[in-house]
Amino acid sequence: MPHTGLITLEQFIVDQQSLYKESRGSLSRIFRSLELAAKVVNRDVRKAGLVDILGNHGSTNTHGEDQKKLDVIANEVFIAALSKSGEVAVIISEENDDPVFIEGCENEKYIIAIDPLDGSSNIDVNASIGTIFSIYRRSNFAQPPTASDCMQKGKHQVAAGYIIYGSSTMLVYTTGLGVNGFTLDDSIQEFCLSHPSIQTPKDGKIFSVNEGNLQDFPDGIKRYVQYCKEKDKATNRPYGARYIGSLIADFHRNLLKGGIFMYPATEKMPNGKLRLLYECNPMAFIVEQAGGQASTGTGRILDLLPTNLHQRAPIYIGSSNMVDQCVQMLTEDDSLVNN
Ligand code: AHM
Ligand code: MG
Repeated sequence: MPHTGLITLEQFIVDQQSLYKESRGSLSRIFRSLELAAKVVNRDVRKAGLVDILGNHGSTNTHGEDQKKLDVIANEVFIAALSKSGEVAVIISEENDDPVFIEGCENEKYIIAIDPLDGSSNIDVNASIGTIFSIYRRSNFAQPPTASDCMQKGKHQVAAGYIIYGSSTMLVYTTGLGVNGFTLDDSIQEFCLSHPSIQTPKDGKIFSVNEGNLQDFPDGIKRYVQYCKEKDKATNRPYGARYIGSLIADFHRNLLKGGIFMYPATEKMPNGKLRLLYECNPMAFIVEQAGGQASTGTGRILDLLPTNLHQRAPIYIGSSNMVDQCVQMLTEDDSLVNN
């Protein structure tokens, strides 16, 4: 870990917010709530094997998936902490069908979209999982909030980030002034700046995709996966294949080392699997701020206008030259390629 002196997340955010003339400290208060919730969830994740919080909760979420006990706990903790911040009018969560409107905060400015515990199929096998968050400003906060307040393009995010509960716990975020990473020092229970000004390499050597679904991928993506595996010294191929099946863990590794993560559209899932508001958009904001790219295959993720709170989008995200190559192969005319 590079030595950067002891700068806590709280101090860093206060310093960054003072760069904005208009700042009233609202975002700092939201981050304080996110940080508190992250510490509580981290504590529960760390003792997941010791107490009876592993396994299914016995209910299903909005996508018909089993909810794990930890998913439910994390959802409750983040919603409770954010509600208490007094700055958030509405929360969209992967675990709730409808937006959660916060009582007494009808005229507050902020909207949060959150995946409280992403990669939850990995909980029982002790692999990294995480929390993803995205923050928007409401356009008209004189009126009580509605679901349509939340239908904003990703490029309007005010801030986005994730917490990875891995071999250490880290919080990585952006407010549009670059990307910074903070590692939780267990002994003092503070997130401390450990990865300042993260930049992702333009060219990487890792490709991450669920290759088990290859037969269902668009032809261009089949070609790109094949391209990743071909030998070519000039472009450092073959690339290494790395796929945990936990978006944050796969994304975080690629962000630091360089690489591409893909979750393509398939016939069965014409919009891919990952959710736009609380999975694709926050990651796209972070990767762009770190010098990378995120595409749906036909356009920039951050330009997609949501029409549904839980809508999905195909995603190709990571090192910018790799994303360019992938999108180029995806959109190449099949008839030309086959001739
Ligand atoms: P979840 O939100 O239900 O945990 O699902 C999202 C997860 C991502 O973390 C991961 O990238 C993806 O699902 C893996 O999907 P698959 O198992 O189809 O490869
Ligand atoms: Mg998820």
